[in-house]
Amino acid sequence: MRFIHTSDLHLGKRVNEFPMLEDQIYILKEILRIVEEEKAGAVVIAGDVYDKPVPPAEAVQVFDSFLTELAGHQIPVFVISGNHDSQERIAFGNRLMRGRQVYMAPVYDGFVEPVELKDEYGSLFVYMLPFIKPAMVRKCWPEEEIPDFDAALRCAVGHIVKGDGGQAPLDPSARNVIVAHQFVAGASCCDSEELSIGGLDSVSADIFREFDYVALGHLHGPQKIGRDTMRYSGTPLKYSFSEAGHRKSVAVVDMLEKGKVQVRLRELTPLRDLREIRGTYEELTRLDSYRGTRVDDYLRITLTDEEDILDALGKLRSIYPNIMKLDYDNRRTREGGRLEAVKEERRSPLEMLEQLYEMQNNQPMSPEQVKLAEEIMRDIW
Ligand SMILES: [Mn+2]
Repeated sequence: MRFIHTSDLHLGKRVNEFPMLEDQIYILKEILRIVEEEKAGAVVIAGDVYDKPVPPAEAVQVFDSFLTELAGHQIPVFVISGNHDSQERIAFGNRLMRGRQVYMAPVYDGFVEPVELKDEYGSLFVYMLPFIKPAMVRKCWPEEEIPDFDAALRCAVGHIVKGDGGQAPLDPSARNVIVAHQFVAGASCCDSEELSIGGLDSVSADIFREFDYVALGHLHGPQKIGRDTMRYSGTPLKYSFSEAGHRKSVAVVDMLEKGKVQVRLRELTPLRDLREIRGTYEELTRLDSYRGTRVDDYLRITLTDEEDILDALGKLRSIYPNIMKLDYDNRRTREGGRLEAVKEERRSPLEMLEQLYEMQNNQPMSPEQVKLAEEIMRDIW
């Protein structure tokens, strides 16, 4: 059984106020192309389908089309809810859709019934555990001590492994896959995730040791945790500048006989990349510096000019239409313009302006600037 593991689609997300839907539609097509090329037997989406618990209507339409396309290939699709999703909304219609092999994780009720798939090596059990918090697990297992996320996961996964309340125990001789959306300790993070400060929400990797493959979502950088078969697929798109250096991908997982799992990554090429460039205004606007480059990528531009450029954003956008962020790296920004409370003194408005300017820019006003300021003040008076 070969399946494609992805997660954190965050459909409907806006990045620095730019809607990403067009890019998301494009990347879902790319994923579909990979599913076809790899002749995948299943697709796993490990949470954060949407960016918001109540997603925009267009985002729902995009996901509806994606699911319909996948179902059209007659392959099972496994979807769990992440911390950005509403469990209930993701679970909507799950019992109806099972008939078409679209498995949307039901709301967590203490049990996780596996879906059994069959291939030439026998049975493969897929357990779908939606994103859970300690309070949700406490409600289902009130007699257990659950102080934190680690205990909550231990409890939830423990009940899967042992089997409880009519649920069959996990068969350690069978092949078992779990899909989950949690922060496993030891993983590395980036800016577009929403994690608790200090790692309060982290859980230890050993909780998942009984599973042959652990398909994780939540962290946006593709990475394995300890073993090759416990991994975050990462987002299909870069959702923050801290991810500018990521290479986004989906995992292609081959479940062979028990104990034998092979994992490969297929890189994803976006419609528009998200990257950072820096230089002086003059350098960045010189034709030969941008000719032949992807000027419509989402950019963070850092200008290194000492003097602020008037309407730099407007002017640069005529070359680079999708600038998301513009900042300066110069003496002023580096030294952080220390502003100190100044004792009340008798000073002229011009002197005060000169002092303010110097504090903000770490350099005195030029004679021309002083002259200009004088003229403006005279006009105002
Ligand atoms: Mn996420």
